[in-house]
Amino acid sequence: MNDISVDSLILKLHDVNAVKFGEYKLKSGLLTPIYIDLRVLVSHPNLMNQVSSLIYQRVQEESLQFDSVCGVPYTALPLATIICSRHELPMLIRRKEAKDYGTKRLVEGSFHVGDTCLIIEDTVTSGSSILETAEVLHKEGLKVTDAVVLMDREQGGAEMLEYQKIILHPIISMSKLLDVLLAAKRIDAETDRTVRKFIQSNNTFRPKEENGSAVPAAKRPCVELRRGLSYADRAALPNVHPLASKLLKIMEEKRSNLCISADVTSAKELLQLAESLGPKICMLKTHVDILKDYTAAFSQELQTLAEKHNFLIFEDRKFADIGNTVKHQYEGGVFQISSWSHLVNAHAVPGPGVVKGLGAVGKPLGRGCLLIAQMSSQGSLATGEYTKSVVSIMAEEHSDFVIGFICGSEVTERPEFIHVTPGVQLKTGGDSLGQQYTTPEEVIYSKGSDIIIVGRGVLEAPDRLEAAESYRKAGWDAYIKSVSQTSQ
Ligand code: S5P
Repeated sequence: MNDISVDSLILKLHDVNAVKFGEYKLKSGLLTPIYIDLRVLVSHPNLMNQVSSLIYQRVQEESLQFDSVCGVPYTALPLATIICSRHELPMLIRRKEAKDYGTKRLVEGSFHVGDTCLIIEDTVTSGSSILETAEVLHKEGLKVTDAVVLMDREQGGAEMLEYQKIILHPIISMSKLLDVLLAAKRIDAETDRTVRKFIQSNNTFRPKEENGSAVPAAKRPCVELRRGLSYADRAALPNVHPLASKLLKIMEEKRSNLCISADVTSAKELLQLAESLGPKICMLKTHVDILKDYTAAFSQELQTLAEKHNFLIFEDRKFADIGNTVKHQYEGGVFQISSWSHLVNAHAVPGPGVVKGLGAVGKPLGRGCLLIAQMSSQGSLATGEYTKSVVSIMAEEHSDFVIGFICGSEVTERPEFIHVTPGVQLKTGGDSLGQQYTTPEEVIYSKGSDIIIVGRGVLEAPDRLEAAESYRKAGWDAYIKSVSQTSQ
């Protein structure tokens, strides 16, 4: 890239007040000694053209490969428009009105699933706005590998995006900007020092949270679509929750995506089930409130069996209250669920508070939660927009605790989330109270789920062990068929 044109651009940006020095308050309340506001660009057509040319030049120098271009709304939108119009490149528009997705498309323009989209942005600080756009594109099945940005404030955005598998190509870096302005005597040495110090001490990139827990969704990679990945591949993803990783490893190791729903009413019978079926399963699901003889000793024994046979315990408690109440229900009472159950589930009806309340108890213990995105029962209201919101508002925002969903089919392509499906029997049909059954093949292969939950299909069989083996095999065969087809 031509250094002279970048230098002249920096001076012009300073001329039009797109770069200001002083004391400015950021949204976060933080005071910054430098303020960059490229929104003024639209008032200067010559600058718009110069910036667009430099961005396109960069695209060519790097030989970036893509099928379409998307400018991060709003400042980069006209830049992307100029570039696309001038060079006849297909453009996509990402809508910012995310909450409106019931009525409007999130991405306007034509594209195919699997296409690569190049992102253009005006300024990068933490990388979060590029990431937000990338995630919307990703949800539509598009890939994002590169982003070109006019101004990189060098506060961790490039590292964050790299961590998310997006390469950032900046035209102007903060250090370059300061070099040029200092050399042109637009700023003095003191201002230069103050700004550099501020930038250095305000780096936004932290790959691990201080308490060592998983990185939240907003900071997670936009990775490959889950369908092509094996359980083992997904267990090894850098962004996967440790408990989800453990479960995926168990599944691969034991060649089992079977979760038995141990819906029996005696503690002794439940422990017998865990002992005999333990080797066949990746997870054992309980409803301890239907046991007539629950004791703390029972939960101790269950944990011992879970360790012996290497499966996770999932208490199907279906929490559905305000955060403060679920906190008590999860931690205390007769059952003290958080002390022995690796996983619990929750309805999303109360809103994020339910996940926050459960997370306050579960996160320090390394526990995880499945959100109920869909239900197997006839006439369930958990459909359509509700299901979408469970994924986008409740799960993705709390992925340091939510590791997946109870659902009937694939609800997200993000491979770090585990799909767990109840209402499974080898024969389709239902019961007299609205339960509906689908086969393991249909659930895993056709609907793209990961784990089958089987209750009465095994519990009411004349030989429970034999039945469990049939379900294990059916679920596993469907998984093998699914990965072998998608990876071809
Ligand atoms: O939508 C759902 C969610 C769950 S967790 N439908 C369900 O059936 N379940 C649970 O899965 C239900 O509470 C029961 O424990 C199990 C299904 O049992 P089955 O005997 O019908 O296989």
